[in-house]
Amino acid sequence: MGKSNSKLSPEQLVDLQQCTYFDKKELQEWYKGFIKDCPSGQLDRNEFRALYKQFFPFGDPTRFAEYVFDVFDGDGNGRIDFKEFICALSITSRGKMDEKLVWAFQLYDIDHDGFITREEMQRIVEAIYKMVGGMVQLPDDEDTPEKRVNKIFTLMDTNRDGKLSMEEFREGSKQDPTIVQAMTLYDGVV
Ligand SMILES: [Ca+2]
Ligand SMILES: [Ca+2]
Ligand SMILES: [Ca+2]
Repeated sequence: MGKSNSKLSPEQLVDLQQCTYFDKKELQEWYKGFIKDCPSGQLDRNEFRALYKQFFPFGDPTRFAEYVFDVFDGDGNGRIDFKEFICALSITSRGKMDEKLVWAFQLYDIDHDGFITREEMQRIVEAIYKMVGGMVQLPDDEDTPEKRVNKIFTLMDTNRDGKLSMEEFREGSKQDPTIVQAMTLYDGVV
């Protein structure tokens, strides 16, 4: 357990400044908030889900939170520490387009084999639709997860092998930036 310190040490700050786009003051603020919500200094799956629930009270973010958790939890130990949290946040909120793309790709590539299959994309898109519920008005050609996935694959799967490589994902996202935006839903939220 240990007592929770609500301030980052100078060494921690230097370390975090190197791997994020936040300055010292912002890092301390985020840390304060993180420790307040999570006195143990590590978020587990349940706490992470609860956090998402606050932001999407009208939808069901449970499944999406699960997928996002896996991307945040860089070392895969089942908990998100502050460094993992703030690094992910830095990418999704201030990262360069290419960093966001890599991040989004990791989210969609559920089994981490380097390709996004149709089924993987379907699972993520369904989770997103469940989360936003009726809050977002969707155009006719993407008002179901199936339609949205078909649209994305028509656009991105240029060699028609039924899965997306990082290269295809990158090229396609240039034409349809809303795909990456959907990932960074976090933007307005945090
Ligand atoms: Ca971890
Ligand atoms: Ca995959
Ligand atoms: Ca392909």
